[in-house]
Amino acid sequence: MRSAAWTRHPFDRRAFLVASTAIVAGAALAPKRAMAEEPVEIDPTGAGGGTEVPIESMAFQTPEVKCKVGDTVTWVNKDGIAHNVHFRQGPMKGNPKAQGKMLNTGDKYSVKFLQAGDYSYVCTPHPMMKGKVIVEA
Ligand SMILES: [Cu+2]
Repeated sequence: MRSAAWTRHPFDRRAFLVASTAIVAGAALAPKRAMAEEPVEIDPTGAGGGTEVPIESMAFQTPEVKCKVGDTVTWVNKDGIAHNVHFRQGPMKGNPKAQGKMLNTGDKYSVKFLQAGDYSYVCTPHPMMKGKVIVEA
């Protein structure tokens, strides 16, 4: 009487080897992925705190902010129309997350800066609205 478990055994063993090889390969890749860190961490709820930049009268009211790596800047739209924060120069240039969501009146948007650099930004629909965050190491 041959048990089904016994005949399946070689397959199970091979599947185990394939799975464990994949896990080892994944573990080897993980540190590389962690090192290629994004230049910023975005909190679309705006709950990040830090330095506040009010948006009012079609302008970023503190157009230049200086901070350190690890600091957060939070934009608050106090204007009657929607605006956003769109990084067009510096470490976020060309990043898929460079263009922030549109902020309605009262909305906030927080960005934690993880890499040093000059982050120049505009408001996408009003590119004459300009600002810059200078992040020092
Ligand atoms: Cu705008």
